[in-house]
Amino acid sequence: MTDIFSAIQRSAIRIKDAIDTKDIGYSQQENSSGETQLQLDIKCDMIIEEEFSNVASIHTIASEEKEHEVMLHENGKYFIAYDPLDGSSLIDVNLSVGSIFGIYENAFGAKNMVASCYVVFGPRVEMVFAHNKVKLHLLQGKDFEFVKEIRLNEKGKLNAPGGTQQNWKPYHKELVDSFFADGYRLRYSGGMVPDLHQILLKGGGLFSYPATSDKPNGKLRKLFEVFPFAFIFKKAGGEAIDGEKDLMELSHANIHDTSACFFGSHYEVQRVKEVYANN
Ligand code: AFP
Repeated sequence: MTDIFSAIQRSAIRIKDAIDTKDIGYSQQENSSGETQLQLDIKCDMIIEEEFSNVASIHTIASEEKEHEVMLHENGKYFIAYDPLDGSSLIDVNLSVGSIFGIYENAFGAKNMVASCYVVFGPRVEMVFAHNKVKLHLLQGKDFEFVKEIRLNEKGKLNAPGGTQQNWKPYHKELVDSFFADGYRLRYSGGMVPDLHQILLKGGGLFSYPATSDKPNGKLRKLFEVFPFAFIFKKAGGEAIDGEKDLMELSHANIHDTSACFFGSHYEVQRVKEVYANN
């Protein structure tokens, strides 16, 4: 696992350099979710594939930017699904973006996840790696220095509601409004990585991306976004559900499958469960 962690660190340093210096124009290509890829999306995907190609323990990779899995080393045991530059549509307005990595043993699937990691590219570059514990690292010079372990409180103060409100179910809107009525503050940038990072570091709250009338299975991808963050939230003492079920109990049929998702501290997720169980 140390070799994978090091490869992610090297990728993060190269991606930071690409964000700082490369053209951010659109390419002529679309990814599997039908989104036009930025040249930067393609560059970051290439950087990660190059770095992972040098790690013999990695069997197969799947990227949000690639239609199919790519086998790297026949004798490796790890399967890594990654989103090279999540939230890349925020690059042109200079908001924070991130890379997300789900590390699976023997095959892709929530039940096989053994570690997960994300990198936030904001005013500073930070990396959160979850294995047994959830650990925050800060890029200083060319090295990532350990900062602290991340633990969620029982209850937080932040509310990050995703999706287009006009497409929410009425009971979902009532749920979101009820948190605001209780004094929760809105914190939503449209980048999953910084939005969840904020909830993790400020002690708790709720991030939701529900099933909507236009996206009945949610927007966020199970292997590249949902499972990695579900693993992190659970290891940090929080919870992660699709409305009813634990996200880590979901299966997937295709590597690009999506799911509704709710990540948060215990108190907020219990409230989601109560509302969704009655609707
Ligand atoms: P992009 O990568 O297209 O910017 O999408 C970002 C994202 O996948 C995730 O990072 C956000 O949480 C989510 O989409 C935001 O979606 P909405 O704009 O529909 O709330």
